[in-house]
Amino acid sequence: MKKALITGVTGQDGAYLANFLLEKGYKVFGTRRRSSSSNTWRLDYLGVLNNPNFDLVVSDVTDLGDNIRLLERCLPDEVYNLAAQSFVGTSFFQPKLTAGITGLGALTILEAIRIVNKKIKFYQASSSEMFGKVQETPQSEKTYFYPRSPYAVAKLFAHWSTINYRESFDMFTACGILFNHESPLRGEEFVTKKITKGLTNIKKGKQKVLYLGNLYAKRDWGHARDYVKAMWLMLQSNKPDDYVISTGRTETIKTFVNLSCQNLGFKTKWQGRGLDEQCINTENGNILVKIKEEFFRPNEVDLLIGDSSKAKLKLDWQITSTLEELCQEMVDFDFEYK
Ligand code: NAP
Ligand code: F7E
Repeated sequence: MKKALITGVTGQDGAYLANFLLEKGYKVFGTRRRSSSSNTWRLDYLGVLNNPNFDLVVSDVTDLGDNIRLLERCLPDEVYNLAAQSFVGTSFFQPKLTAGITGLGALTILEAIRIVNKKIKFYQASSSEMFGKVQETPQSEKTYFYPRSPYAVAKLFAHWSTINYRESFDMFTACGILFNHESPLRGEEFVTKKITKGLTNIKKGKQKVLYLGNLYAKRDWGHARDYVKAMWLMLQSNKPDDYVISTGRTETIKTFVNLSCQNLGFKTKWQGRGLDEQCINTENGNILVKIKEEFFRPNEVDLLIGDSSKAKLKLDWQITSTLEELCQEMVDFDFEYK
């Protein structure tokens, strides 16, 4: 039985990946950091928590000794490093914390693997945010990086550390440069979830207005379920390498609002410009969406669209969900479950 260790298992990708690996017959260890209250609702929802082949262990990616003991205890064949301070907006206000977890955290685990057993395969959750102010479109493995936030800078440090350990110590390390991926289990501060949850709340009469920032940033959104499969495929390959994972379609935040409104049966029109732009419910004249300055970032990533031809060719990876299907699934979940 193969054994995998997932850091950050309580997050969106951690939960989907744990579920995927358990279905593949793995023994899975997942880390959560110590906290005064439980944060395992995603694992619960997917039925991971009760699986006899799943073990939830307490660990923090920033502590080397803790990570060495963790590896010695679990003896994994594969480590998936998903733990991060992953919210770009927060990284502008907590840059040092972000660098410590998102950047140095990856280096800490790489170092622990080097000390305990160099044969352990390592996956690093790199990000399309590293392309930032994009130097070409679409973005591929060959595109130059231009990070635009402390989060992206930290991810770039982790990315190059992962490549450096591969080249210096002959370790099997792979980076997945994943573009935005969403799901019903997405964290509530990320824009897609904020939109589906906010509009669902308005539909249910639990919220009056949804406040957003920049409606015109464009993102390449896929489904997290498809993207965790790519992580696994990278570690099953004969040779360690880095891969862009994306859908190849980009849309604005405004388009995602429109899709969500359609799914909820709202009839809408947009009016105004800049901070005065609003989305109106034409059936009753109520304002559904307003703009608030606090949701703009000091530095924006305006356009992301990925070219994942390499992953399609070498890993035989492909998407199974369209943006319309993803949005519908998120709206349905928010309506029924949370
Ligand atoms: P997420 O939902 O924010 O999950 C992050 C996980 O990291 C959570 O389990 C969190 O624990 C954990 N964590 C934070 N600090 C930690 C620490 N010091 N020690 C141990 N664990 C810690 O993120 P996600 O969307 O699943 O993304 C997974 C990974 O992929 C992240 O590294 C993210 O940066 C990267 N990524 C995501 C996307 C995307 O679109 N989703 C795209 C590219 C790359 P708590 O639950 O306690 O907070
Ligand atoms: O923002 C704009 C915002 O926070 C998307 C993380 O998983 O993907 C994610 O990072 C866009 C930005 O994701 C609001 O300005 C407008 O342009 O959903 P987001 P992100 O920053 O793209 C990458 C690949 C990761 O690696 C990250 O870990 O939406 N936007 N209005 C807003 N964003 C938020 N959060 N809230 C708003 O009100």
